[in-house]
Amino acid sequence: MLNRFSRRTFARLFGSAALAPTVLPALSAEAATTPSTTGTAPIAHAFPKGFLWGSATASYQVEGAVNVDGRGPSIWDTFSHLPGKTNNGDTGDVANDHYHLYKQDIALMKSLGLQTYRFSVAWPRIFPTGTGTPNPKGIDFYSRLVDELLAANIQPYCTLFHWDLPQALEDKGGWQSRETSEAFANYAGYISQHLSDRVKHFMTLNEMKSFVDIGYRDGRHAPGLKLSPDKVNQVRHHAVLAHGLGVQAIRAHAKGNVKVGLAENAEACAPVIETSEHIAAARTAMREENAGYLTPIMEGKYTEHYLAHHGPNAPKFTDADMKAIGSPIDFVGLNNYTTTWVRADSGPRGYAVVPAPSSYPHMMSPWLRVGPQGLYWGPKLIAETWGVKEIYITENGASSTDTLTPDGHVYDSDRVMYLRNYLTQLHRGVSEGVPVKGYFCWSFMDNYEWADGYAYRFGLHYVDFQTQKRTPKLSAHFYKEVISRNGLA
Ligand code: IFM
Repeated sequence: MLNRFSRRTFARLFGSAALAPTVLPALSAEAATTPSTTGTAPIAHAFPKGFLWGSATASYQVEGAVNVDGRGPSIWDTFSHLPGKTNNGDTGDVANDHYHLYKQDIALMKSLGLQTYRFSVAWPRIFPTGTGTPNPKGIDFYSRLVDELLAANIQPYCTLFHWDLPQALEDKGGWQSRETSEAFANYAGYISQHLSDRVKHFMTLNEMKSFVDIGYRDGRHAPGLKLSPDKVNQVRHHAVLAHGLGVQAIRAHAKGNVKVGLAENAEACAPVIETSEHIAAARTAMREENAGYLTPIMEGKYTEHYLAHHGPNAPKFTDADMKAIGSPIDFVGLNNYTTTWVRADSGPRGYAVVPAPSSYPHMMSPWLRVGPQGLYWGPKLIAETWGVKEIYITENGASSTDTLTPDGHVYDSDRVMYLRNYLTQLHRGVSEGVPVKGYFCWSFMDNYEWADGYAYRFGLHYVDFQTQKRTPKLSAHFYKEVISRNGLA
């Protein structure tokens, strides 16, 4: 039963007609079923025909089965087992046991109406020590996963690196060594060779900015290093180099046409007030605030300001490196959760980032400050700045406490509000012609939120980590409605 508050919330989301008794059974704890659209609010925000609606997860966050079928250890296995490194000492040892439950999960995706699913391959399942002889059972798992997705009519979007670096490579310097970039290209080529007959969209690396800055500079993520600025910049360089070499290897080994891109949490710079001077500042900021990652990938060079700013600590690179880094890509994947507010400034850069006031609203994760306008300005400025013709929102979502009611429901009205506001901004861009072709909600189900462990829930489905039962939250019902109507009220 919906309580009074929830009933009001539900009415705001779906219109008062949505409170008709026919809709309430839609809040089934078994699977999100589509409420009747009879009498629901008209679709004010219709997306173009063919817009792809999806959801995403990542290998270490959901698979578990870390010692199964020849998988080697990753830096996250090591790091999460070190005392005091993760909330509650949580590890990904079991996670969602998706390695064994993938068929059930795909059935749930189908019932949600997902048209596409973004997963990542665990490098240490394929090459247990990062290079050398591949493990046939590793590729076999992803091959079965892809077949199951296709049988469910869900398009697979495959990410090659979502932070679970083989520990053996870290022992040889990890991303501090350019050998890791070369090993990545070898691995990427292998995956392309084995999956590209069925997978047509590949993303090289997920969120370079996160795994480099948090893992190698701040030490809060694996491998837990706090390197000096010169070394961090070199790690950054090896990450973008891995991307570029990976793009080349994927194309070289592809069977048929594939599209290659990345999934980067580029700063989504937005004018703090939409006047021409602040908009111009946001345009400049878009290049400079992404100068370590997306900008060199799109331009094949570092910006003058980036090199001058870092001076003797700037990365060491060759012309050949930059050529590889700038390898043409087919699409940009933008992971977006927050907005970087920018104002015009009379200083040499011409812009300033507006610091977030302490009262700024955020979701459960303190870093996740609510700023839906990033989904408008982020893709718009990526398209305008670099002439990108195909963009995906490869992640967007919200963390919350999410409690299960005694009768088995999760009324995550906060996440519904969040998604509604962000999708409205996304629609604003798409309707103006910004070439966003699809959207992946993070995440399909609650999972291992890295150093924050299992307490920070991002899923459309609630997961009981004791029983592995998945329960669609209110947000799953909302998202199912968005997908089936290809838009929202
Ligand atoms: O869970 C992460 C994901 O692995 C990368 N992007 C942000 C998500 C939420 O923190």
